[in-house]
Amino acid sequence: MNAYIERVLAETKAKNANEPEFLQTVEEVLSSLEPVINAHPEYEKACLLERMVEPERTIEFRVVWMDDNLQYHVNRGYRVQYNAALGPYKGGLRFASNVNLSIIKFLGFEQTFKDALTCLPIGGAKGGSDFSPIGRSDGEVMRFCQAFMTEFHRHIGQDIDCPAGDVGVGGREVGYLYGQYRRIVGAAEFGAMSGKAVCTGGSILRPEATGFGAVYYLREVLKHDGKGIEGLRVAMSGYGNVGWGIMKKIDELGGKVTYFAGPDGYIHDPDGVCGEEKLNFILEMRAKDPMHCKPYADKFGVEFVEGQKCWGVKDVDVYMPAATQNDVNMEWAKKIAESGVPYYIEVGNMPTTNDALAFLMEQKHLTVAPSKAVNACGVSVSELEMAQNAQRIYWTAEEVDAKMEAIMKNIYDASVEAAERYGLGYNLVAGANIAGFQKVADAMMAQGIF
Ligand code: 2IT
Repeated sequence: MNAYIERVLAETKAKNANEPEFLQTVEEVLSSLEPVINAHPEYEKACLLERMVEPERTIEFRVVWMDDNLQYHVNRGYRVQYNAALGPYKGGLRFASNVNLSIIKFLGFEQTFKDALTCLPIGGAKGGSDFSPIGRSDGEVMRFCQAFMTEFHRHIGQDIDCPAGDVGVGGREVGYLYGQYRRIVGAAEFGAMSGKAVCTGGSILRPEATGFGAVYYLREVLKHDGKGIEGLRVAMSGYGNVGWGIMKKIDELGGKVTYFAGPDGYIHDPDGVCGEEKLNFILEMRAKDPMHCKPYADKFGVEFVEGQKCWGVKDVDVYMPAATQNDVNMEWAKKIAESGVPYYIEVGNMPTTNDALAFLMEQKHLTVAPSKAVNACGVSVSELEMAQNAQRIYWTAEEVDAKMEAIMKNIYDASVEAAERYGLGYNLVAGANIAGFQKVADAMMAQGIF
């Protein structure tokens, strides 16, 4: 390993010992940058890596709100404004009970490289709260969002930081957050948040963008091997916004999602999650109770395997982990490798532990694609939303979809090219890290020390 990278990794570990998720992503990204760092000795002189791993700004704030029984609750809000060398900070807000600084920092670090990979003018950030909307009434969610934005509004703006959704923050939450922002600043400053409903300045196709984009990326991977989506069978985890978008697009393009896993176990539907009835049922099931997917099996008379993940099933062509971080550890990675399934396409943020990812990448029969490239279409359409807001126009679904396809193809091509340039062969994981890093590095070097 390059001595400069080793030193920065050791210093980062010493400084952030209580942040395991953050250290995991820093290690994953930095260890794949070796050939670039070797080729650019000037980066060490400019302390470039030390600057990249340290967020430009970390904001923590108190959020006090009242539940339906008039009880007060105190939660913690976060925004880690990681890097704005390429444009305004951009990245989602996550509302979930396990949110802490380590998780928000790992997401913000990943977001910086992901946003750079899109080649759009956006920097990286992430935020959220340890508040979970699950089991809360609509009124409680609204009051929480308003309380969150009452503090948060002073840190964002269309040219400063444009947050959006992530786990636990969907269209409803963005609506309440943006509404409160608009009331406080007294202006229809649309570009201060993305993921808005189309009726309040949102972009058409934003809810579908991450899932659709993942399938567009997968299509490029398959094309590389002379294959297509027609007849393809997919096993995935997660059936949130992103998972649902994947199911819909795979169905449209003639493939089938035959396995999907939720927190309670996995579903095996040999006919695939296809057609309006099944896709709509998934939406209803999730809205009623996001923790259980068994009702799908009861409704459509298919198999449900309780308490298990579907990694390792053999009768599919692609695995797509689209749930939460560290879904696939070494134990599951071994089952994935043994199955002989040829594609492992990460979708959720950091779904694989570092040892499992390294192990999967060593498997000669397996093509591995990284989430920071595969799921980048969500934030890309968020940026298209900012662009439409700046021009006070709406693009049509066809216009947005065409841009989505072009952006995802470009991300795939740039990743392939970056890995080849540094003699790493067909390595989509290192290629994405290098291509994203290079964009941020060029902008930081051009802007001088700050
Ligand atoms: O992980 C992600 O890229 C997101 N949650 C979306 C961020 C955004 O600004 O749309």
